[in-house]
Amino acid sequence: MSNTKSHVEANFDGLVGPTHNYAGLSGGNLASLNNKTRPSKPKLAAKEGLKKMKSLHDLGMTQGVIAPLSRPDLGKLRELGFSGDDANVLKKAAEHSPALLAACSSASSMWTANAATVSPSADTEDGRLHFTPANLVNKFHRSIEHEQTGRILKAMFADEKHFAHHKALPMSSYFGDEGAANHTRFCNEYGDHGVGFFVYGETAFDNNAPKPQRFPARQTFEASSAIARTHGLADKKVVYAQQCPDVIDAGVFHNDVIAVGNRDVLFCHEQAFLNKESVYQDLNQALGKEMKIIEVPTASVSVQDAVASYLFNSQLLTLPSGETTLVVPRECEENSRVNDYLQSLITSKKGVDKLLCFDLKQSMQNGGGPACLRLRVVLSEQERAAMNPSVLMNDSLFETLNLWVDRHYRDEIHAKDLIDPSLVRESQAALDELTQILNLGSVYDFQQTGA
Ligand code: SUG
Repeated sequence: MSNTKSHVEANFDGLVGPTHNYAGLSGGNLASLNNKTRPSKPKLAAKEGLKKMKSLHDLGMTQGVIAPLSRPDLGKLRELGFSGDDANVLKKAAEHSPALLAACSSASSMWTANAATVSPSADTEDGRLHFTPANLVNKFHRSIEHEQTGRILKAMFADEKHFAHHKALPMSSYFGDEGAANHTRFCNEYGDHGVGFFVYGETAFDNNAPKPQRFPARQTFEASSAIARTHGLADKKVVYAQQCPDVIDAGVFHNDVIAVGNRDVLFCHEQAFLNKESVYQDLNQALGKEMKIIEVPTASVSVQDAVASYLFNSQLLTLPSGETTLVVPRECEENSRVNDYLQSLITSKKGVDKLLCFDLKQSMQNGGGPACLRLRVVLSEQERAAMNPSVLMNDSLFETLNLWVDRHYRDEIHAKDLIDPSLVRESQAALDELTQILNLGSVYDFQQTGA
């Protein structure tokens, strides 16, 4: 039995891919809709992300990198009937539907909170760490991520003795699954048997249950409960909660836009959950002690301010120094109501000791804040020793990746650039080199079939 205090929570951030662009693909995600056709800055986007990873590494956190998916997805475009060489496929797809070409070119895999749901070995029946890549069926551009994501996760966590990899859930809206964006784990020490907290937007098989009216619920109860079963979580250590349908309709397209948790702390908006009192009670009972719930009142921060500033898409971290730190995007400082609230949160000593602020504007403009960019994986010492060490951030990897970005990424991408076959060649050359840097093997289709 390993010492439960020696487990760490590692954060694996998605590296922004070379085709990062703004295409307005995500109905219900207001930032994505509002920034459609804005020129993007892939090089800057990748560097903003790397800076956050390096800063958290420097503070003593275990920080890793998840490689981007290969885009454009030429295989998917060919499957959809566009034929010929790469240039022809791109041209025909653009003529038929620029939106489809943009969907197959999206760098959306950067938001690794949506890559998978992860259950630490301390919580699972077979004592292994479980991963299920999210099917992301609600948006076409994201529904084509799970296969490659699964391959990359396997290349990072290969040892079957420690790591169990599941297939994505059935590709149906009844099982809409958006991964860790709607899943939080509570515990005392990271190595203790923790509580899996699954938040969903609707119950798909119940037509009479409350549902949002304007925007889609991207996570279903059916998906969340299937994952709790396949990961082998104990019933008494699982809590389900439904998001308030009204807040989904106000732009809260994932739970991580209105709540974040870590250890025994839940930081959330007062309008986050339906029947919140019973949700809080269920959490206390499952954890076996009183949770520290920091509930932000609407009178201090409205749902609109929460969506615009991404206050709750912060990372709530316990630093090795023991300090609880909230990692917020710059937009929180720029919103005076949110900034006032945050200052009072620190002075009130309610459970957050420090704030750290990052500029992540390139990601934020597509609806991705600090917490969207990371997938949390609790690791024991043995699991840490068994995983692929080349994906872990350190001074030298930081420098290597920055130079790699400088060599391969464009400064700017406009919608018309997605038709350019040299963007395909540049992206493939970049990712081919990246697989060597991160020691991933041949995880991309173009490395296996040339397609
Ligand atoms: O799925 N945006 C992503 C943002 C995901 C944020 N993740 C979390 N909250 N965990 C999405 O809506 C926009 C792509 C575009 O419009 O170009 C996009 O996919």
